[in-house]
Amino acid sequence: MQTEILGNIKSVNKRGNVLIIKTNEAVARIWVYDNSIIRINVSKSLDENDTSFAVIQNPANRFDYTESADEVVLTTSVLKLRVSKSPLRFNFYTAGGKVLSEDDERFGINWQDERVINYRKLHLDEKFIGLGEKTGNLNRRGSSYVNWNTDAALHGVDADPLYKTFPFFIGLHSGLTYGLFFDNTHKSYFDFGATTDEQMSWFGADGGDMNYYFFGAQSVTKIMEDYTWLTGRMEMPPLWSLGYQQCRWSYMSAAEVLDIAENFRKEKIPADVIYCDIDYMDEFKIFTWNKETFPDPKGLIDKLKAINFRLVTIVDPGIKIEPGYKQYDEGVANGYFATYPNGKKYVANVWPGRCHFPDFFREDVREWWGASFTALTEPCVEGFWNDMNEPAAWGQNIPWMVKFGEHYMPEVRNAYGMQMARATYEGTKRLLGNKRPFVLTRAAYSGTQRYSAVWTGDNSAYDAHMLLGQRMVNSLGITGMSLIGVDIGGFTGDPTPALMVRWNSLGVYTPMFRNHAMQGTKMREPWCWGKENEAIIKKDIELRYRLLPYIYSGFYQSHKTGMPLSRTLAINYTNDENVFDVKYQNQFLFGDAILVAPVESTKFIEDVYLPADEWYRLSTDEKFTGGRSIIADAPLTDLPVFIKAGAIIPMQNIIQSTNEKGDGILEINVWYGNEANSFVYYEDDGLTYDYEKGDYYKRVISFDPGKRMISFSEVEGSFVSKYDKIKLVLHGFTTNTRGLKIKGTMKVSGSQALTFANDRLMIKIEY
Ligand code: MIG
Repeated sequence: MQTEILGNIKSVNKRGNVLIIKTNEAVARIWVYDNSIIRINVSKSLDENDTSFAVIQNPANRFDYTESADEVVLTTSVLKLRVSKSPLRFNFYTAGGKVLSEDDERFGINWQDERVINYRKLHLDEKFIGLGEKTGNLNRRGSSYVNWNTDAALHGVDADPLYKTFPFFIGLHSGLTYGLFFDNTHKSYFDFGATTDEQMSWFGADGGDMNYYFFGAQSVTKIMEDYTWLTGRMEMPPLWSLGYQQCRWSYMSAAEVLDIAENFRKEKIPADVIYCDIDYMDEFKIFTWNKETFPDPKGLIDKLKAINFRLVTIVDPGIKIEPGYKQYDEGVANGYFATYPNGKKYVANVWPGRCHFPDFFREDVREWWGASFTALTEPCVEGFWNDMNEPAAWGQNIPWMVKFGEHYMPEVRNAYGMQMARATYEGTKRLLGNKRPFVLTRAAYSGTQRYSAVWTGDNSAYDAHMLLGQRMVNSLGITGMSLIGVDIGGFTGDPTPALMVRWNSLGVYTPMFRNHAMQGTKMREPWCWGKENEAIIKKDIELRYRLLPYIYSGFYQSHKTGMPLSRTLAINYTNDENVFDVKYQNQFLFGDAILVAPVESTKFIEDVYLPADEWYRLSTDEKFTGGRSIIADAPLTDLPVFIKAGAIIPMQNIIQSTNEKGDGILEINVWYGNEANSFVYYEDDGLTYDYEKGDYYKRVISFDPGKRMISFSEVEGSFVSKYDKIKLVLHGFTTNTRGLKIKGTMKVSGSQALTFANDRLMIKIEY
């Protein structure tokens, strides 16, 4: 094996917006993307047209640098990059000169044959968060990981790699923060001080360039905003996808699908979505329906629509080898499938038997794939579930000789699922006209948030998996994903009734709330657990629907700033050591103001850490001072959920699906706090892209304890709210003598609720 360590700088040249540094071994290029984002690319085989699947921004045009005998120094208002000349090393500082992250002096960046690695100095107190869907602790210090998208069926709670690749992490030390995105789709490796006797952290890949973006903003929030600026943010999701979703592998016939949906209505359990897993197809042929069991898809969907259900259907990438099957014939005729270098098509076995695999890296293939969805969109399917796109084949190991376009499989494997999701999204968006498609994918790479929701794959029906699932949701949030699901109840195995109830109660606070189970497991629907448990499950699902106005506004934040709905406490309480304690590491904020503590199904009290703020238990309004842990009651009927003092949470009455208007009252709940607070309330039609043209309803709701006032700013946007009235509900406000006034006319005494018209002009209420 040949090892190459970067030698000394031979030349430094600025060409346009890039600084080019040459050594004998490699060429380094540096770009400034923004004051807080610097990109480094070090390459042995310079490719001027390097492209990225993840990045959607271009570098800035200008930057300043100085050069001396020993170093090149690049500065922005936020960051200072010092590039030492002998040998070439990259060291990052705050503009004020504090160390953020430095190369390990001895090794820096080097190659072992094609494998490229960057060794970086490890700080004694350094913590790491991120990397998306990974097992292990919130603080990844002492752990190492591999990115190699894998169909991790039956995986345990320590498995690695899993389905997705998000090579982005945030480092925390000395009260400082930085982020690093290693944009390389080869098999990649991250070691956070796991194997170096605490001397170094390192990351690298089996091939490609050392190509990374360094983020220097001094808060986790701003780094996440920068990362999602660079890699994109989600569109507004269809509102119906935020309701309760019922799935199973598989409901075997149209009659069964309808029966399940009707039972939700009969039991008065709210729900919006039902799924068809692989058995709706004719011999697992993608874009077909089984003529016997699903004879009339349009008829089925019409009946579902009539009871306010939407249908989501699954698609896999593998196209069955069968002359006469449309997608097979078209794919062969146009050369759309992955091949060996000699041009022969790659063949592997998946559900349909022997299959070919579309080359989603090509635009013409993506267009063809997208257009094939007419088989699903004509009968009015609006949700498209992309599975097996790591890609999976029985036996897992796809030969490395297989080519996707120009690339050998190992170079781009980690982006295959993302490109399939992209093809699905772009195609169905075109087919649905102005309607938002819902796309869900299992495999993903950085940037997937632009196209699709994700779920965490095949988990299992035991407590540790429920907790891990939450940690993965929280971690995926750091890496730009917000609409995330886990299989509620556990995919593999049968949950105990207690676990089912508990997991469902956590599902209320899971961005995508989907119950799903594996073939051969017991039925999993809410009514399968006895009347008493059904009542609890129903009550929790009702709570989800009550919270939808808050949840939808939360997704508006994801859309605008990249802030996810489920947030590890490390985002808002970065410098509080307790949030990294393994005891508390699964806790999270759901939106701005709801703190959720997951609890195993076998425990009925829980040690909960409340960060420094004041908190109210949601179920009782009991008040707690934070900055300490408490022992919270945690019966199966009441997951420990706390509301931050000063919180403003919009809710609605219980509806059976997001298609229902309900009673037309938007309930604004305010919990008393000593500090002023505000909330951006957002609403639109939940269905189309009209919001992009200004057809939305947005206003800032503010609470000011100093002025004893709650106010609603004038509405921005042309959308007419579906709520005719606003009902103000106050929690924890002590008795007051002034009464409630609206625009100086209406007075209500005490902490009584106040209802008034949803006026578009400014509304002020004194208490
Ligand atoms: O080989 O479509 O993760 O959610 O139910 C298994 C059947 C294929 C794996 C997915 C799972 C889905 C199942 N699929």
